[in-house]
Order: sequence, then structure tokens, then C-alpha cells
Amino acid sequence: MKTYQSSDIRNFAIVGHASSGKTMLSESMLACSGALNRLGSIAAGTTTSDYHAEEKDRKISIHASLLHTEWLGKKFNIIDTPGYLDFISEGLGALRVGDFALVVVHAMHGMGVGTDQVWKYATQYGIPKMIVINALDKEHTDFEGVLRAAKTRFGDRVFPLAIPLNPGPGFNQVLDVMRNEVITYEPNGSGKLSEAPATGVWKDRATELHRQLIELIAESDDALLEKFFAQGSLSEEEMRTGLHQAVQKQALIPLFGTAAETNVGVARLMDFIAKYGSSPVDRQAVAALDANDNPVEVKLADADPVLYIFKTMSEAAFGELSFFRLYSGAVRMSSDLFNSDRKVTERIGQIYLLNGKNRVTVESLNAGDIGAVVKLKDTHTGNTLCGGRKTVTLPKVQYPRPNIHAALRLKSKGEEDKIAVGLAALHEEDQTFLYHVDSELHQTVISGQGELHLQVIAQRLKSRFKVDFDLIEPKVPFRETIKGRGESKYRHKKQTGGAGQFAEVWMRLEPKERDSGIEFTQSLTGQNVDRVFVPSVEKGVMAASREGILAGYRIVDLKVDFYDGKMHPVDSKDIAFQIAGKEGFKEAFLQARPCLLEPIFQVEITIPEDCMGNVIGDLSSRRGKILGMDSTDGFQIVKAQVPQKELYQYSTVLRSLTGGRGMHTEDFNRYEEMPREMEAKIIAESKKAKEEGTQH
Ligand SMILES: Nc1nc2c(ncn2[C@@H]2O[C@H](COP(=O)(O)OP(=O)(O)OP(=O)(O)O)[C@@H](O)[C@H]2O)c(=O)[nH]1
Ligand SMILES: [Mg+2]
Repeated sequence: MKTYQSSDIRNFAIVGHASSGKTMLSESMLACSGALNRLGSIAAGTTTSDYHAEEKDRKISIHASLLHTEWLGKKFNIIDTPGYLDFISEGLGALRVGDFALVVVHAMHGMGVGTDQVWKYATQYGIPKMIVINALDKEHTDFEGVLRAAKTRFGDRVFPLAIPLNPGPGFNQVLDVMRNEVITYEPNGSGKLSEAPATGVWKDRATELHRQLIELIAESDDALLEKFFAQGSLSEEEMRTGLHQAVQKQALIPLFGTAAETNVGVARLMDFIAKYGSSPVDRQAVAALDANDNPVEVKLADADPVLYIFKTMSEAAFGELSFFRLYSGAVRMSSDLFNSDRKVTERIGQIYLLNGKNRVTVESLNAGDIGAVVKLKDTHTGNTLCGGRKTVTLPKVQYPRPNIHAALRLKSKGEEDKIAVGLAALHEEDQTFLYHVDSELHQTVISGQGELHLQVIAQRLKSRFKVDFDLIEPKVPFRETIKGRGESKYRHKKQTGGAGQFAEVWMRLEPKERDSGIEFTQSLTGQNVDRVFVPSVEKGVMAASREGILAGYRIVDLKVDFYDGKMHPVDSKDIAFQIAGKEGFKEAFLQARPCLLEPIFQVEITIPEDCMGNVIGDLSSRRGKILGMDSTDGFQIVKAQVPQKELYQYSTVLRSLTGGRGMHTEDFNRYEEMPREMEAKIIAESKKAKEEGTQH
């Protein structure tokens, strides 16, 4: 395998809404360029990219896959990413290291929330976008409609360079706007084509578009604009040199029509990428931090290697693969690099180029290239590896916060350690997967980007770490408090053989404002109780408030005043006052109109306008309070407050209410008293659990 100079490398992420044909597009690219003899299929589970069992079973992409091929002397590093937002971390990693994004839109379904998301992230990373309208061989497609929608969404800069002539079943002809040619593709999936000059109306359309294209390009650059005014047009040569820059500046967003399933339109798209697509040279320097966290630049031309790890993945029989992009310098086999995040030196063994599960080794890679290594000791997604004298860290991907949670219920005891190892390993691979062990509720809660995400993670945990568990609804951390005053005079007396126990504690309780916790005071006067027992009483009170009284939840927001009591010269001791404090507190608490509080979350829901009615209706059935509405970019944003208890799997509900187009974020807001009937239910459940010995 030859090595490629930076300018001959095309790194791009194929992104877009679920099932728009990204994987088939990458498959078609491999077939066009001869890296594959025959086009695989999603239905048969034979694509190069979706090679994992979990992907074949579900017929969707779950991992970002790295593919490479050569076209017109350029090396294409293709990262095919999953469209389901559950796996957005994969797309984010790919966009983070790509030099441009190929945004695939399904010709029948049009733009989806997935399109908007990846567009937003590509824009954040400052990389140019190109659009592919795919599946034009389907019946009832509407190329012009989707093109119009794309222009409405992303501006008139969206410009068609390849237009389907005969969309629908049998689609094989595309108008090449730049060359004013009709391209006819062979129907055998090879991507081979023949070309002929456009005629009639198509010729007129291409001529008109060509004129518009020249104007767009001229407008993107002052020097070209001057020439354009002087000459009345641009030469073909000037247009072509201007084209690359116009795409870089996104003065022009090229759009291509394809049918990836039959490999139509893909070869010319690859031509465009090879000739005009971004290369690492378009981003000569990237921002980083030095060892003292001062901003520095990493330059493509620097000699010392700097690598960013954008994905790690454990492969059976192969070990852990780390996917990287080189931002400067070259990387060689058997060299040592320093992981500046983990502060360890890593030995680079073999360097691989991948086509899905197929791997070839190379001796070295040049700046800008993408590859993979195996068996690094302590290197994870998001880490930077450096060579030579450099110690820098590249900015990490900022992942969206989780939108769904589930608790693990182990099927057999004693597997806690295995689970802990598994959870940590899976989090290192996929940082949108989070977990925490809740010591208050005694459960392990996992969180992610959607139900499917959690299911896939659960499956991986079970198969890789050989543990068995169910995913259940996480417990809600209710709280207990009081609404009125209460008091008790509790006497603890125990006479067992020799030394007895005696303590009498008098206390008063009163409510305090929300979030003020528990305040313990003493206002003892006289000598009825030795002050040495005050901490004992406090201990007892605190123990009771941790354990809960009504339903086993932590007690909050009240004041306890220990104001009098009695003691015995011999039998009064620490333990006696602790017990009296605890029991007295329980007695007073139950008199003080106790109640349960529930956590209320602030949610922000982004939905298409036409789903408003359904979403609002559903929110009120969840005891949600709407705080306000806003609209942006054709979406409605609903702000509401909803009890945590009602938010279990809300992201799944929202997706089904909105055809997958709705999203939400949630944040804890406050505790609030809960409705009577619900409170009674929770108290009853807790009693039952206590009797059965399964209380949290
Ligand atoms: N007719 C037709 N079907 C297509 C085309 N492209 C993809 N498909 C089919 O559409 C389905 C989804 O295709 P994929 O390539 O898996 O789409 P994807 O965007 O990679 O999907 P995810 O990665 O899961 O988001 C599969 O059944 C494909 O066979 C196309 O151009 N024409
Ligand atoms: Mg896919």
C-alpha cells in the first residue's frame, strides 16, 4: 500500500438521518473503485461496513466504520456512521476528524431530525457539507421537492450538480450539470457509466444551472467577482479553481442525486470529491492545549506526530482497536507515542487500514491520514497521542447529555465486580453511555441516548462480560418531610441483667423551607440532661432521617429541637440517648403531618410544529406543567416541568409521538409535594417491599 501526501487524502464522514442509505453509499463507493467485486446488501447482512452481528441482526448501523479506497489517485478515508440518534457519539467522532461531511437524505422521506442534528454538528466543527439525495430508484420520490426543502432549510447555496433524469424504478440516468452531459450508469451495481452530451430541455437546464453556478462561485471570492464583472463570466479553469474554495467557505453546498442500492450516480460524486473535496491541507492548523493548558496550534506541517483517537472498539479475537487521525507528522510502526490525557507512553505496533473487518497493515501514515492500531494499554476515545517533543491535547468531542435511564437488576449475586469492570470499559468506548451506582437507592443506573442505545449496551455487557441482568425502571429518590409541627417525649428504658439503659428525650419538630435539609438544635436548660448526650440524640435523629419513616426515603427540610429530657446516673449512656433520639424523632415526625416529596424535572422538548397537540396532550397526562413555548428553525420548543416518576422512557415516547423527529433534555429542578393518591400508593409499595424484604 502506498503512502499518500496530505493533499491526496479525502477524509469524510457519511452522516444523516437513519436508513437514508449511508451504508449502501459507502458500499457503492468501494464497488465503484474496485475495492469490492460485488455490492453487498443490507438485507443479506453482507455490506463491508455493517459487519458486526448486532448490525446484521438489526439491519442498521451501530458503529462508525472506517473504510478506505483510492479514486483518481486520491485516498478516500470514508467513515460510515449510524443514523439513529441513539448512536450519535459515533457520528460526532467521525465529524470531529472528517474534513467534510456527506449528508445523505432519503429521496422519499426527505429531511429528518437526524439531518438537522448532523448538520448542526458539522457546522460546529467547521467542516463543509455536501448533500446526497439518495434512493432515487424508489417509487414516489420527489427530487425537486427535497431540493427545495434543502434550500429552504440550508439556503440558496444548496446547489444541484447531479439531477436524476428518470427517477423511480430503473433509475440510471443523471444530468451532470458541470459537464452538461447525460451520464448513463450500468444496471449491475458496478457503478460503471457512459456519457453523452445533454440535449433538449436537459441541455437548457444544465446551461442555466451552469450559469448560476459560475455566479455563485464568483460571489464567493472578491478576485473572481472582479474577473466575472470584467469578462461577463468565468473561464472553465477559473470556475474549477474557485469551486473548491466556494465549497470550503460553504458559499456553495453541492447536492447530488444517487441510488446507492444500484450504484447509480456514485462514481461522479466520487469524481467531485477527488477533484474538489476538502483535504487535510484545507485545515493547516488546529487548536490544541499545551502541557500547561495554554492554547497552541498543531500544524499539519509540524514534524512531531499528533494523533486524535476518535473511536475505540473491542473486537473478538483481535483486541481493542483504536481509530485515529493524524493532525501532524507521520506515524510509524513500532514507535512510541505519549498519551497526554492519561500520561502513559504507548507503543504503536502494527498500523492498519480498514475496510470494515478487513485489515491491511502499513508501515507508516502521513499527516492528515486516518488508520487504526491495536492493543494500546490505556488509551481511550478522545485521547491525544503525541510524539517527539510535543505534549498537547486536542479538544474532545462534547457529547449530548443522556435522555434515558434504566436500572440493572442482577440475576445472580456476586457478579457486581464483573459488572463494574464491564460498565467502565463500555463507558471508555462510548462516552454517551454513562452509569452510576446510587448508594441511596442501592441500584446501578445506566444512561444513554435512547432505548435502543441501552439495549445494545446491555447486550454487549451480557455477551462480553458474561453477566446476566434485567433492565428495570430506576427507583425515584422521593423525600419525606413534614407540613406541621410535632413533638414527643420518648423514654427508652431497658433492664437486662446487669447494666441497664435509660434515656428520655423531649423534642419539637417544625417544617423548614425546601432544600434546607435538617437542622438539629438543642435548647436544654437546667440539669435534667447532661450536654454530653446531645450528640447522641443528634446521631439518633440523623439515623432515622436517613432511613426514612413513611416509606423508607430520606427525610428533609425540618427543624428538630431537643429541649428537655431525663437521665439516670448509672444507666444513661450514649446508646440509650441515640435510641431515644431516633424513636422520639419517629414519634414526633408522624404527628407533624408527614408527606412525600417527589423530584420535578425541567424538560425542554424540541418538536416539529405538527406534533404540538400530541406532545402537549401527552405531557398533561404525565402531570406536566407547560411553562412556555418558543419556535426556532421550523421547530417548536416546549418548556415544561414534569415529575421524574413520569419521565421513565420519555425519549422513546417522544420519538413515537413525533415519528422520530422530537428530542428532549431534562434537568432536575426541585422537590415538590406529590398528590395524595400517588403518595398512598408509594407508601403501600414500600410497606409491601419491607414485608418481602426487598426494600431499597
Ligand atoms: N431502493 C433503494 N434502497 C436503498 C438505497 N439505499 C439504501 N437502501 C435501502 O435502505 C435501507 C437502509 O439503507 P442503509 O444503507 O442501511 O441506510 P443507513 O443510512 O446506513 O442506515 P443507518 O446506518 O442504520 O442509519 C436498506 O434496506 C437498504 O437496502 C437506494 O438507493 N435505493
Ligand atoms: Mg448505516
